[in-house]
Amino acid sequence: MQFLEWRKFLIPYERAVEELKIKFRSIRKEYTSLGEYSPVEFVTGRVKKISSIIEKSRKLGIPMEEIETEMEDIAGIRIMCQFSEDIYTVVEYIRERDGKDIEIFYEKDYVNNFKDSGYRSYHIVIWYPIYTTLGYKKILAEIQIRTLAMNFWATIEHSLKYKYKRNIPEHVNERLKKAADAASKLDLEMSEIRHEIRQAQKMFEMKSNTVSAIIKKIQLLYRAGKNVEATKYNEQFNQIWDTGDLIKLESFLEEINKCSEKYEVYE
Ligand code: 0O2
Ligand code: 0O2
Repeated sequence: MQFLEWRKFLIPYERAVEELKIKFRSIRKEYTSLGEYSPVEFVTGRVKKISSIIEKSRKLGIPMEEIETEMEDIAGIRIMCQFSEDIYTVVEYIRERDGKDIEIFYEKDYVNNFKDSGYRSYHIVIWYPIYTTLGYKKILAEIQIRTLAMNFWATIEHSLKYKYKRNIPEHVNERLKKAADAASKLDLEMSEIRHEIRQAQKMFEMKSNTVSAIIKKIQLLYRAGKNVEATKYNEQFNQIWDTGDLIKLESFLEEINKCSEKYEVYE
């Protein structure tokens, strides 16, 4: 192919990478705008360099006229997540779009079945329809979903492969495998912490909702002229608040609710 033909050939891939990057980045935007935790940390994407396409097609024996259907990563999107669990949330999200704006070709779970090299990532190869000034086309694109730790390892290993022209010495390979184990342990440790943080956040939210409800009810009692009851509940609340016990706070709220019903004190 001449350079101009390559340029023409790559246009749909460039457009697809641009569109897919926007689509996956918008997941993060939506979650964060709602003040929620996003399973997507950041998204990158690239179109394979012409020299890399030629090198790969030679290595795999793919004739030039077949690269469109045989080379799956000319368009590549990479989605980075904080925790391993997030990977499967993103996978589910992509599956939900299957048959809509994308078509899943196949999936490869290198997270649970890591490669001999130590490589871990979840791969989804898709067919993506694209409209350009040159017309309509369906192209193949590869989506790699991984944690920050998996990405750190893969990036270093990839650059070492270049340094050693793909023949990494055995002692470096051994070190890389150990590093892959360490990255995997790091992900596990982080997942443990994640559960604790989430539980603590939930407890905090429940406590703060209960406390808000109690304060509101006491104010309503004051406003309704039930000063004796309101003062009594206020003093009791200060004592329970000091214990920080959620169960005690909840049963205290129930008691105030009953009193409010008795005196028909509503908002
Ligand atoms: P950005 O724009 O933020 O993503 P190669 O085959 O390795 O010689 P390749 O893959 O075209 O050539 O280029 P290279 O230099 O390895 O990578 C260019 C950018 O694309 C890098 O990110 C890579 O992290 C990313 N990348 C490389 N390979 C893939 C892939 O297979 N899939 C996906 N989704 N992304 C890939 P940058 O430099 O941060 O740029
Ligand atoms: P590059 O240079 O990053 O573009 P197989 O023949 O089964 O080994 P296949 O069919 O090429 O592999 O697909 P696979 O295994 O799903 O790999 C596709 C892409 O995943 C690779 O693209 C890499 O980007 C990434 N990948 C796979 N294995 C490794 C690994 O051991 N280390 C790192 N760093 N990345 C890996 P390319 O075009 O093969 O490589």
